[in-house]
Amino acid sequence: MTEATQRRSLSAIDEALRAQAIELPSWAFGNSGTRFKVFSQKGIPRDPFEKIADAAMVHRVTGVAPSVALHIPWDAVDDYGALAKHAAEQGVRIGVINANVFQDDDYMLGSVTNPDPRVRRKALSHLLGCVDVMDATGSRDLKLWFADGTNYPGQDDIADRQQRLADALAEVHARLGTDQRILLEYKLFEPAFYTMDVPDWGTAYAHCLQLGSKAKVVVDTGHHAPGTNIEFIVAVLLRAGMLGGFDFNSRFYADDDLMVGAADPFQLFRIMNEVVRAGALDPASGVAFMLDQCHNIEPKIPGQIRSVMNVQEATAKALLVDARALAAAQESGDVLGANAVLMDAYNTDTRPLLAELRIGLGLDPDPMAAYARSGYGDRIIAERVGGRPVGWGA
Ligand code: RM4
Ligand code: MN
Repeated sequence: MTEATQRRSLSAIDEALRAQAIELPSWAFGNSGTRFKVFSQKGIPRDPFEKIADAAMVHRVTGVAPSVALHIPWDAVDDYGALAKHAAEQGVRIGVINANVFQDDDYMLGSVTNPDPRVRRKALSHLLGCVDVMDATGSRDLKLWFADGTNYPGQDDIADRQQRLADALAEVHARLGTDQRILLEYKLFEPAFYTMDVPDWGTAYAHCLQLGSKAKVVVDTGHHAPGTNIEFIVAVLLRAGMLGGFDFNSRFYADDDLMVGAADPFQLFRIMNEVVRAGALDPASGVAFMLDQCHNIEPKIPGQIRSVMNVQEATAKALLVDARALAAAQESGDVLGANAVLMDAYNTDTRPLLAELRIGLGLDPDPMAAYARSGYGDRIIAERVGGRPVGWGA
């Protein structure tokens, strides 16, 4: 253990890590791929119930992934109460509801910003229906990501589209229950290439401000230009009380949706450092820590387990930052000293600490090995024959 460990009490670190909750995306368990090919794997869930079972398996071996996000209509079922009950029986719960208004032919020119009022109404009614789902599942958050945008200058009026977006968001906001929230997600480009209607945190922030207290910004780590300082955005949003949560994943080039912490563990540490510094690790802060990933070539469940562990390792390193030494170095203008405090924490191997934490939770210290030994992977391959594996279907 480094000196930094001795500064913040180990029990405080342990407590913070135990309280951390990382939400899994239902879609991570389905077949996925690129626009060139979706590769199918064996043992893939055939319905939302089986996706939840897989997510619950991740929670059983990690102990910190107690909820699973749904995507509607991908996860549409007749009886959401039954789905919530199934989740509870598996030891997890249903988390954020994501609205899919991007996979219908009607949405070619946009959903809520479409120039055609009929299409706008259709999209809005889907969003309102997602709030009904939240009522049935007990979910707090509605995550809105819009594929809306334009490909060519002049294709549509930028300001008009902003107004259509604001109008739709206002209707959804008005429909929310007292404790429900909109999490508005931005994305730089793709599928639209000239303008996205919510391209950046500034646009998302402006819309959320106008909506009121039940709207917050969600930062998907893959949705920025290369070189963007994401921790700066996080710090600004936290300071303003406007950070609703994260969609974690990692990227080398565009929206790669790779395992969080795989491409740039240092960036993940820097982000978590801002979170810890702001006290936003505390579940009461309302910041949701979600994974938004696709495992195109690796097995899904181990991919999710590894991702959860990567978030935990970065969080543990952030908790190891000696805040007092850092503040002292900053105040005295000690540039190298301040940087060294951060690097000391980052360079600490937090795996032994996390292994101990898991033992304390009654878990195997090595979740990957525990999963491999569980036989679950073989079982789902044997059991899930017939039916249609879920996936992007591209
Ligand atoms: C989008 C965005 C959303 C996710 C979809 C599947 O790029 O990240 O959060 O729901 O992908
Ligand atoms: Mn996302």
